[in-house]
Formats: sequence, structure tokens, C-alpha cells
Amino acid sequence: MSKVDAISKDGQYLDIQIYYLTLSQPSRAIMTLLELANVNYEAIDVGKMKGGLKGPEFAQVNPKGIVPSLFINGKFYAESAASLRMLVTLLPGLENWYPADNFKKHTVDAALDFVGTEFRPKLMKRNMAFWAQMANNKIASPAI
Ligand SMILES: N[C@@H](CCC(=O)N[C@@H](CS)C(=O)NCC(=O)O)C(=O)O
Repeated sequence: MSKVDAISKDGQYLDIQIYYLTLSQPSRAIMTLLELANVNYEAIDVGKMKGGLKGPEFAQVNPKGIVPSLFINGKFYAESAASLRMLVTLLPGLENWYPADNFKKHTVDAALDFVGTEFRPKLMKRNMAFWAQMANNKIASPAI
């Protein structure tokens, strides 16, 4: 099915750009939602930019060097969970992904909060320890 221009429910044209890394879960979450909405957007792979995430090219886009970096009509929107909530309510056809019912909505919000505040920070801590061991010893302890 060919994609359509991103038009908000109130009729505003949305020029969407996302700077991403393939290994970045929050980047993939936003891009997956945009795919589900079947809208046109520009996806820029930061891994292909000079120096990658912390390089000079991406620093011009986001001095903090963090992906996803979402732009809509030229304005920057930080934080993937907030961006997901914004997009799901802005774009038509995504109602099933964020129910209007407040009790059902809580399930989605709880999952987003858990991933952002519990799961990913712990995973990153574990990954940093793994990569440090691999860099030093070329092998990681089974305890990690
Ligand atoms: N809370 C942020 C987290 C984004 C995040 O952790 N991005 C990682 C890649 S998955 C990153 O860019 N890390 C680089 C850094 O923190 O310096 C969000 O959900 O948008």
C-alpha cells in the first residue's frame, strides 16, 4: 500500500524527519508507529553520518547526540514515549494503539514507562559492563 502525506486529524500537513540508529529501540518504536500510520516521513541513519552519534555532523542536528531525534515541521521533539503519545493522537488510523478508555490507556502508559525507566536503563548498565569486559578480556563473564 503506497504511503500518504502525514496530515494530522485537524488537517495540518506534517513534515516529519527522524534521525535514528538501527540498534536504537526508541528510534525503531517511533518508526514502527509511522509505518503503521502509513505516512511519508524522512528517516536519516545517524550511523551513516560522519562520526555517527557523537560526530560533528549530527552535533549540528542535536548537540546532545541522542536518537531518536524527531522533527515535525522543523520543530524538535525529544523523548520517544512522549513522541509516541503525540503521534498516536495526532495521526489518523492509530486509535487501536492508544485507547481512549483511561483504564486501557494505563496499560499502554505503564508499558512505555516500564521500558523507559526500568528495562532499558538496566539493560544499558548490563550492556556497558558486557562491552567493557569484551574490550578488556575479549570474553565476558557468564555472570553478566
Ligand atoms: N529517553 C530517551 C532515551 C534515548 C536513548 O537512550 N537513546 C540512545 C540510543 S537508544 C542514545 O542516543 N544514547 C546516546 C547517549 O545517551 O549519549 C528516549 O526515549 O528518547
